[in-house]
Amino acid sequence: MRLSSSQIERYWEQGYLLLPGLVPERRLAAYEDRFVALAGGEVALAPAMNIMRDVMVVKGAVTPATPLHGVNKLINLEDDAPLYGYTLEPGLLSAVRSLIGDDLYSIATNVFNKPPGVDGRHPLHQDLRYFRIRPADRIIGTWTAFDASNRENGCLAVIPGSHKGPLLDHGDPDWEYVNVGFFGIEPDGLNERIHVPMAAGDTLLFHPLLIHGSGHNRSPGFRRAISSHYAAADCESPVRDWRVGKQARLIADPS
Ligand SMILES: O=C(O)CCC(=O)C(=O)O
Repeated sequence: MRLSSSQIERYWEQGYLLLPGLVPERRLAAYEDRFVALAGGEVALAPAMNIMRDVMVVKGAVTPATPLHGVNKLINLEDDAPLYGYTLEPGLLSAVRSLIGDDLYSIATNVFNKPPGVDGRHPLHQDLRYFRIRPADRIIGTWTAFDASNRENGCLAVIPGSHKGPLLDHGDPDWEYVNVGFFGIEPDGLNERIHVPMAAGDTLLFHPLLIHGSGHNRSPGFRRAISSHYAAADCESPVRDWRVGKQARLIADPS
C-alpha cells in the first residue's frame, strides 16, 4: 500500500518512518531461517555474499557458543533469491516508491546479527557515508526487525530531523572493539537521540543522512534485522554509471 500524505510528510520532517507489521510473519520467518542456514554454514553462499565476523571473536577476546554467535552481518544478498525476496517485498516497495518514485534500483543489502556476549555496538553514523551516488533525498534505507528489538538487545537509536543537516566527517570510534567498516560521528544534539523499539516484522524507513546507530545486546538472545537500500534510477554518481555496479539491481516497474 502506498504511504498516506501524513506518513510522507512525517518521513520528510523526521527523516524516518516506522511501519508496524510491514513484512508478514511467515515470510519474515523464512528470511530469518534462510539467514541462519547461510550464516550457520548449512547452505552455500552466493558468490558475492560475505559473512562478516564479530571483531571480538576474530581477535580471540570471545569464544562464540555457536558459529552464529560469531557473526556480525551477512552482506550482498542480491544473488540469493530466497533472501533477496525481502528487498522485493511488495509492501516495502510500495512504501519506498511513495517516497522516491517508481523507477528504482536496490544498491545494498544486509542482515544484521547482533549476538549476545560481544560488544556489537554500531556507532552513530549516516549511511550516505557509504554511498557516492546523489542526491541523498532519492536514496532510502529500510530496516526490518526479525525479532523484537528494544533497549535491552540494542535496538536502533536515531536523531530525529538530523537528515536536514550535511554529511558529517566520520571516523573510528574510540572503542576497544569496532567491527570492520563501522565508522562513527559525534554529532551535536546527541541528547536528542531517541530509541526505536520495534516488534518482529516492523520496518523503519530512513533517509541516508539520518544519524542513527545501535547499542549493546545485553539480552541472552540474538537481535537480528534485514535491511536494503534503494536509489531512484535518476541518481547520479561522480565516478561511473552506478546502475551497472556489482550490487545494483534494477527493480521491475510495478505497472
Ligand atoms: O542493525 C544495526 O544495529 C545497525 C544498522 C545500521 O546502522 C544501518 O542499517 O545502517
